[in-house]
Amino acid sequence: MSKYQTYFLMKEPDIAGYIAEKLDYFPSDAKLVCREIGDGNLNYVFRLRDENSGKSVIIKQAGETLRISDEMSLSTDRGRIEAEVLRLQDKFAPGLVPEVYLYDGTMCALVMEDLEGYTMMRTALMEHEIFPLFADHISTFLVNTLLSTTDVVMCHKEKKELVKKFINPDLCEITEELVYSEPFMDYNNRNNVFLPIADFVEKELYNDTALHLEAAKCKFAFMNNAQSLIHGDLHTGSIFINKEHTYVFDPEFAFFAPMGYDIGNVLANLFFAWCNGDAEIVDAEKKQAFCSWILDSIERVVDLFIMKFKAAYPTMVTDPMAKVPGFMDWYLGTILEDTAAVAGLETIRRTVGMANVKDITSIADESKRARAEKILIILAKNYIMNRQSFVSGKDYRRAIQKAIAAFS
Ligand code: SR1
Ligand code: MG
Repeated sequence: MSKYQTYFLMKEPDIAGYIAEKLDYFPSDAKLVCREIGDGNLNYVFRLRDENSGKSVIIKQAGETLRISDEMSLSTDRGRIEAEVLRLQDKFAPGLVPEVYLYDGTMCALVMEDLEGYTMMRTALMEHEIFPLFADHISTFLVNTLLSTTDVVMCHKEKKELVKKFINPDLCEITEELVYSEPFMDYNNRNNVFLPIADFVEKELYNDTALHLEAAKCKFAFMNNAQSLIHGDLHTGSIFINKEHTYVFDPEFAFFAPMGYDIGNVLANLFFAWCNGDAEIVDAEKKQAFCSWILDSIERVVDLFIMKFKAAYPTMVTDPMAKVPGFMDWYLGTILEDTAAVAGLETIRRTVGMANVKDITSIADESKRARAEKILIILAKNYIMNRQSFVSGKDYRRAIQKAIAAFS
């Protein structure tokens, strides 16, 4: 009996035999080398490469406990969700997600295309690289994957089948706690607050009850509005990029929720890169080029999303009531409101919550990091509290400039 017929957590030496058994991919004389390359919080990721031909695949296996903590267990069904969502997203946004070769429900392992020649976007942004086509690519991904899976476009029964298929309770619980709750009250003592701004966090986040109320409203909208099949964790660590192309991967948090969750995540994570560039780039010209490209990209993601959404809506919409004059603008308005709220929630949780981002934690100078974190918190509060007024890219640019000016 094959050793791969009962689940176990694979190590590097297990991978070549596993792929030989499961996939007809490498030639028989392949000189296979395997490396564990994962750096995420949850899973184990291996690259298996034939040194003769240069061909390679990625194997991602879900463990029963988190990679970052043995004490936190998590359903391995997230691997199935990820594989099925990648296949669906490839249908709606072809060429913007990696190809899935195999999903094995026994080993909870996903085998997929290796995006060699691409860099994880967060890593590239921390090296202050510029990607002029990113806003165009990601706005296409957002409109095509999100609008296609709404009730305004998809057959309602088909959509309900998908809602069933992508119920994702364990990963939703992580988001409900880490994004929508703990950053405001730290009731599980898991927040990571940068000590020099502890008083600021106390005042601006823990003691601001008006903010708590708005965050609570957003939390239950996230949990109760099954609007579209969202990626669910669309930060810059879920994107592989080069100058020509963008790939979105890692949709294990996917489920049906407000589409603004994905858009807001992209916007928030772009601004973390601005903070890093502002604090770390020494050369003034380079700093100006990188930071202004980030601001332009934030503005363009919003405006291109709106433009592409409005262009696609009349051609894609099927529900007769969704064609009623005025409905599209109202619906888009709710999406933009959710987007601003989530941009704020993601910003706050990555600054003071359990799962921080390297863009900020790697800022070496203590006072520069403190300044960045204060800008982030004030900006995020504006996004959440005034979410109805973020209706164009310019609104984001203005809010960012105001938050920066407050700490100059
Ligand atoms: C315990 S998991 C922490 C975070 O990592 C994932 O990438 C998600 O963003 C999650 O919130
Ligand atoms: Mg991830």
